[in-house]
Amino acid sequence: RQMYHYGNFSQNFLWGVSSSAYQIEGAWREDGKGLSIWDKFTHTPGKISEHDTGDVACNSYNKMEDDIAALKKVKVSHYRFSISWPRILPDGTTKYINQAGLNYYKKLLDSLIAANIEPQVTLYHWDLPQALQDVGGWENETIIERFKEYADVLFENLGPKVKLWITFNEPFVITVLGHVQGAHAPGLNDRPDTLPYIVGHNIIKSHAEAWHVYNDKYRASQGGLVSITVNSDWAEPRNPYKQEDYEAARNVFYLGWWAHPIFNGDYSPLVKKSVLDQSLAGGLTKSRLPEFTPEEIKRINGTYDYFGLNHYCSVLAFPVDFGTTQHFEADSDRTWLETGSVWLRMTPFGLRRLLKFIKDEYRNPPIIITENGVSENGPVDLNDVHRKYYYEKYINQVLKAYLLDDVNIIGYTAWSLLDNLEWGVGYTERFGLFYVNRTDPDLPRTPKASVSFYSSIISCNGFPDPQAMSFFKSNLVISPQRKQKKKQAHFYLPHLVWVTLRPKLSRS
Ligand code: GBH
Repeated sequence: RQMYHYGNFSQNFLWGVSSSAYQIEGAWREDGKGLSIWDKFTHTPGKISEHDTGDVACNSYNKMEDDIAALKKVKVSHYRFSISWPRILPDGTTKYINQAGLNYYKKLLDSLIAANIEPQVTLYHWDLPQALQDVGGWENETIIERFKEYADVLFENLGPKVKLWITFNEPFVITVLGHVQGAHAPGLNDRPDTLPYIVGHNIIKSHAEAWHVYNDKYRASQGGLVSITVNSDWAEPRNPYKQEDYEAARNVFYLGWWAHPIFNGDYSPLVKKSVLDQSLAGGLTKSRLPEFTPEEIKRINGTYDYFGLNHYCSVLAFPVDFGTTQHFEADSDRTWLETGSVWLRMTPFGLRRLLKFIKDEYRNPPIIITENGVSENGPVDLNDVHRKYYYEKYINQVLKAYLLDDVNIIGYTAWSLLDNLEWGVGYTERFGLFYVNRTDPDLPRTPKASVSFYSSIISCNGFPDPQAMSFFKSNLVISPQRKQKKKQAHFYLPHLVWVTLRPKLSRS
């Protein structure tokens, strides 16, 4: 658990950073963009810390060059960003396609490709057009058709420039924070017994339809990959020698709700049993979890080209007696000890365990970690030692999963490029590799210390063994200038290995 492991990732490993539209773009009413549920939510008094909004955010809509320069500084091979649905389809439907919105993303894609950075594009990172929410949002099953049409517009117009797609970012968060707790837009919390399952059902079907559109109409000519990103903490039994704690850990609803229908077929038996048992305990005659028909199970099963995973921390699980309560929280044994910062604790060991779990549970899919990162709040300190520590330890555990557990891990993405709007807590929690000075109207981006640190891990494609490196170095002829440069460089590993180890992404 504590040991450091030396070695490298695969030759063409993807190294990236991630962002999302509402958190960075700003320009909330520019160039014909429609309103999203997050525009409405942040403008509702009392919803967001300090009354923050995404009206301006990091102004990435108007500061594309700065973002590209930041990406180049990190030397990533790919950049994950999301598309604002109402920027493309202001009322959510294809009745009117906003060309200015498409042009913005086309320009972003061209700039990335010119910088030799592979785009990874998320279709939905939570900013639903408000017009669709007005007719029921994810609760109304006509959303499946709307999402499919939206996906079709993106594949057709942007697909020639994109090889990696993600349909949904974190269906769990959309469902639970948006429709159980009400902490996220659209802020619903009045039906925690049934609403999450209806919403979840429609999201899974929407994902599957978008995947099929790509598969049927675009895959042959565009040759990209389409998948979904699920978030999962690692649930560790509080006492690993207690059967009840072990079972409570297995019964946390992170993956079985989403990944099981898509990777294995149908909701997992554990999810079905938990919701059924709790429904019956409450005197209902059947489960509150909707059922897929056999045709639907077939249509959804296998709609993935890789496994997208967001991971931040582990939690301790133990059983809690909820009696007969009819509430999402009572269906999933999701209670754990908390320490330090509100929800995020540094638990690198859990990532390796989670990756191995995914390998075993979902038959060894290729995995891309699409988010992983850590925040700070309070006074600004550009020497973010805690973030360097986090990335070093977590990425080293990813390496162990790859080399020791044979997990098919093909990419890693840090969250996030910039300090941005951290949803309900506004700008108070900062996850960025780059600090954004919000008191300066120009919103300048300044690298934190973790930028060169992460960049050196990328350059080395992992953690080369220093012993092997000294052998390597003594057998290399180094020019005097090169030596000079090496001395100045502030990397924890010699920068010159970069030349041989840096994976090259080929675009075909
Ligand atoms: C990601 O979600 C998001 O994709 C990204 O947009 C966001 O900025 C980033 O994380 C950092 O938060 O308050 O106890 O109910 C991460 C998954 C799940 C983490 C919900 C926070 C809240 C727990 N999130 N969780 S609680």
